[in-house]
Amino acid sequence: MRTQVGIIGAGPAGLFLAHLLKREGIDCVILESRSRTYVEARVRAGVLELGTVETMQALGLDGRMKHQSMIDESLDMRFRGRTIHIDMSGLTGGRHVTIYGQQEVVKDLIAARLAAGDPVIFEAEAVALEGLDGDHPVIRYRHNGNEETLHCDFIAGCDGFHGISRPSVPQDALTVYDRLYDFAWLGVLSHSPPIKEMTYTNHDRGFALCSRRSPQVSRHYLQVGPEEDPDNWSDARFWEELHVRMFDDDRAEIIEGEIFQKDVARLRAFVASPMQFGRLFLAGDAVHIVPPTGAKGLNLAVADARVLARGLADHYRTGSDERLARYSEVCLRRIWKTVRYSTMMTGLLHKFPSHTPFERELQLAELDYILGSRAAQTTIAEQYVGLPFEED
Ligand code: RFL
Ligand code: PHB
Repeated sequence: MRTQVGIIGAGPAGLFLAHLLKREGIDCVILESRSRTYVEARVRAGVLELGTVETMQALGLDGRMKHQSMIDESLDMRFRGRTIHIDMSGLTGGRHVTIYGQQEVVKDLIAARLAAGDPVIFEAEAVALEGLDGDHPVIRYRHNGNEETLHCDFIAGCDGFHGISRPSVPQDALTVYDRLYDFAWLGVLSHSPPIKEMTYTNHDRGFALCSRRSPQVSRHYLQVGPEEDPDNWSDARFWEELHVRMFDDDRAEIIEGEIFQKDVARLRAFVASPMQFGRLFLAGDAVHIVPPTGAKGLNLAVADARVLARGLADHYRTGSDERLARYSEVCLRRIWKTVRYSTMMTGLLHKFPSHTPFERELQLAELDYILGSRAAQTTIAEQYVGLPFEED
C-alpha cells in the first residue's frame, strides 16, 4: 500500500493531522494498534483551549460539540480553607475554555473520517520504520496476523508516549528532557452532578481536583502515591478523602454518586528534541508529556498537528520545505512555555513528599499572594485559556 503521509496512532495528534491534511488535498493512512471501541472508550482529557475548538469548527467537526460541551469562564483554587476565584474571562478579554471529553473528540474525528471513506486501519500495529533518512520511508505493521508494508513520502509519529516512532530515531539524534514526579493522579468518573466551578485544591493531605463531563457526570482527581492501585480505593474512601481535601467540612457541597470508572496516571514532564528525523515527524505525546495540572496535553497535540499540516501543505503545493524545516523549532517554543506553565501549576498545588516545612510555607505564601494579586491571577488565566498560535 502507498500513501503520501503515513500516520501512526489514532489519538488526537494523528486524527487532527489527518483531517487538516485532507483539507489540503493530501492523502494519508492512519494505522492504530488498538480497536476502535478501545480508542473511543479511553478516558483522558476534558479541557479544550479556544484554539482547539476553533480547529474543530474550521474542519466542520464541531456538530456534536456545539450541543454537548460546556463553557468555563472561571476556575477556583483552594488552600487552607480559602478560595482564589480566577475570573478567566474577565482577565483575558473574554476568553474561556470548553469542557468536552477527549474521547468525544476522538469519536467525532473517527466518525467523520470513516464517513468520508478515508482509511483508519484499526488493530494495525506499526512494528518498524525504515528509510527515514531517504525520500521513501516505509512503515511495517501487523494486521490480522500478517506483516504489511505502507510506503509513504512522510511518516507522522503520533503514537503516544509508549509508541515506536520516537525509539526509531537513533539515540544520538535526540536530546531527552525528563522529570518523573513521585506521585500520581487517581481519576474517577461518577454519576453525580458536579460542583459549581472547576476547582483545584492544595490541602495538607495532597492535591485534589473537581471537574466534570456533563451536568450529570463528575470527573474528580486525587493525588496518590506513584504506584497506587485504584482497587485500594473503595467509593466510600474516595468520597471521604475528596470532601476533606476540598474543605467540604459539612459534606454539603460535593454530591456523591456511583463511581463507574477509575484510573491512575503518574505525573511526568518529558520533551524530546528535535521533533524531526529525516522524513519522520513526531507529534503529541510521542514527543512531549506535560503534567495534567495545566490541562494542556491534548491542546499541544492539536498545535503540533496544525504546524505540521501547514509545512506538508507547502511541500506539496509549492515544493518549499522551509516550513517543514522549522517544524520542530516552531512547536518547541510553545511546548517549553507549556511545560513551564504545567510545572508551575503542579508545583503550586501538590504536596511534595520531599518538601521541608519551610518549602510548604513558601508554597502557601505563594497561593496567598495569588489570592490578593490581579497580576498573578492574570498570568494563570491567560495561560489556562491558551497561548496564541504563533505559527510563522
Ligand atoms: P495518544 O492519545 O496517546 O494517542 C496515541 C495513539 O497511538 C496508538 N499507538 C500505536 N498505533 C499503531 N502502532 C503502534 N506501534 C502504536 N503505539 C501506540 C495508541 O493506541 C493511541 O491510540 O496521543 P496523542 O494523540 O499525542 O494525544 C495526547 C493526549 O492524549 C494527551 O496529551 C492528553 O490526554 C493529556 N491530558 C490532558 N490534555 C489536555 O489538553 N487537557 C486536559 O484536561 C488533560 N487532562 C490528560 C488529562 C491526560 C491524562 N492522563 C490519563 C495521562 C488528564 C489525564 C488523567
Ligand atoms: C479533566 O476534566 O479531566 C481535567 C480538568 C483539568 C485538568 C486536568 C484534567 O487540569
